[in-house]
Amino acid sequence: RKNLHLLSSEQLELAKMLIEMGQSHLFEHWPEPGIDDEEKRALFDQLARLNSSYPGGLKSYIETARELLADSKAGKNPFDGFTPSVPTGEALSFGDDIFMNYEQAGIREARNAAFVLVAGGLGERLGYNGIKVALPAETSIGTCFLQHYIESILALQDASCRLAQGECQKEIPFVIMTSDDTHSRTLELLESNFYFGMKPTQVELLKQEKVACLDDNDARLALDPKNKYRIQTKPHGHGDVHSLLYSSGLLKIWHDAGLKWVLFFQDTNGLLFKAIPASLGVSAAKQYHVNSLAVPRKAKEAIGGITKLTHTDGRSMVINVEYNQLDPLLRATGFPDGDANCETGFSPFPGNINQLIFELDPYIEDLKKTGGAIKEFVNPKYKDASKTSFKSSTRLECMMQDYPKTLPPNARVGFTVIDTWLAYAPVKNNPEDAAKVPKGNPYHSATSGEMAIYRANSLILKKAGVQVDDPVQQVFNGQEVEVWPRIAWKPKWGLTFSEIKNKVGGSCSISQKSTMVIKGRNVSLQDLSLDGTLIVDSVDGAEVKVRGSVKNKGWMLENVDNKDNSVPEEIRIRGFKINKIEQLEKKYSEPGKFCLEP
Ligand code: UGB
Repeated sequence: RKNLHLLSSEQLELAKMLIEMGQSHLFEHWPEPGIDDEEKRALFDQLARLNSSYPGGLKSYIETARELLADSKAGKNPFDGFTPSVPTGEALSFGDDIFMNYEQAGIREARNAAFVLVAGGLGERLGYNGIKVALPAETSIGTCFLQHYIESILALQDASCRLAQGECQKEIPFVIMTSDDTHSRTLELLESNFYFGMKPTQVELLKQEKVACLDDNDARLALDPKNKYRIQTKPHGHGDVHSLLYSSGLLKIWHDAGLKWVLFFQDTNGLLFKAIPASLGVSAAKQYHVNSLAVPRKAKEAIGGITKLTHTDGRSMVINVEYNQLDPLLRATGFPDGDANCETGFSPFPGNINQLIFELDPYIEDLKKTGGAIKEFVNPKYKDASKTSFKSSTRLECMMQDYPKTLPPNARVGFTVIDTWLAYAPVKNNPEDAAKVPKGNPYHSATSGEMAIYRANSLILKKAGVQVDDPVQQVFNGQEVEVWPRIAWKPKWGLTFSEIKNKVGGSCSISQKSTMVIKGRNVSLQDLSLDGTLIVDSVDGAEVKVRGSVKNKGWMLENVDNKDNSVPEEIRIRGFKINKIEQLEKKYSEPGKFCLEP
């Protein structure tokens, strides 16, 4: 009470509310006025931020936490009354007519889309010291994930506007959700690289705030053990993206600009944009309010399962069930083997890759009701079976894919299953953990993420008629992977299968030891026989035809030790580096027609 004069009237209101909500422990230890006054004010500044950044404020946070903690203590099943079953969705087959039609439709729609990258996570499982979007997606071209995403969006924008035959001036908006852990480094990466060619006004960073940690089942806010004038905080999860988009006013701006779609994606999937055109086409054709991209899932793989949940009262929904909840849910509802593969060798539940496509108008209508608040969960680690105290403080969390849980039953919620090789190769696991992944399950490491890009590009060119040699098996960082020819291209070279097919002619072949890097838009391959390394770069106005035989010593992959600190971390975590022995490299800086025939 003696400290009251230190607080503003707003802070006094907040203090009163907190005391009423059983949080007096936050101030009980305060010494006499005159001691630590600045720190006391700093605590209230932080409390005010925590209060204003959570929908409904700290009161609502504490109330929800108490409810969820009581449910958790009582062992309440979050799926009470629901029975899971395998849902039906659209399954695409790369390169067939249906796929190509969807791709065309998707390209047409792209100019009416906005993209949202959730990149607030530090990636504790990966253990990388930088931000994950700064990691190279692959090391032959060497572009980082963020650059790859921006170039993919720009390529989509360009392709979409070309289809509109010059009547289109639209710039696709790109939002990045950051957090205190990633914000300044993301901004610095963008600024020091001139936004990788995107207009700075096209990019918007929205920073999510962390939420208060909780010490016990009464949801007493946790003081930082190292600073008794600070509340301990932790990330709230990627679900924050919805309330941030709503409160930023961006959704209304997009609506007024005539946009129709919002696409959400995660930080380290180098394949994703190969699947975007077709899946956006599916959303448009099926008029889905929500479309989740999915891939065949291996049982126990750390990706959620898309599941149909039917309640005893008749309600049903198609929703992601997170990987740690799927097994207990199945066991409790008549599937004694739990999360197991079926006769196909995969789980019957498609795997959620958390690439979500929303139709903008219904999304806005729903958020007007909810403010973007997403159903939360809590996952306390209890000290013992009495469940009365925690090993360490906990907090509420939310996931962006839980958005459909608040939708009315008539909402059109669907999903699109795409081949894993084409759509999904995230970089999430550190080398040690990846090496322990059960055989046959994906590693989700920097090594497998890079190899997956080469494999996808090889398979796409094969399908387009190129004779691409089979891969060899190699072990890097304890992980056995298929090593295909290192084929990499900039997104503007080919976003859709029909575009790529049109750039490949005659009888082309690429040997396994080869590397091919295409950086220009108008580069075509005609009767090319590649056995070595070929790099072609060109300005947009240059039309380059590559033909004939290219043979040189090429680039070799050399093992590096993950523990060798003399090697940069982003290379070490792959377990290999590229030894560039010999290559044919050509750059065309002027417009015109050219033939590269060695
Ligand atoms: N992220 C944020 O932006 N803020 C946060 O507070 C936390 C994360 P993880 P996880 O498709 O691969 C998700 O940690 O736990 C960003 C789905 O829930 O990689 O592996 C972060 O930067 C799961 O259903 O997610 O699980 C990153 O971009 C499954 O689909 C993204 O959120 C799985 O991803 C995901 O963070 C998958």
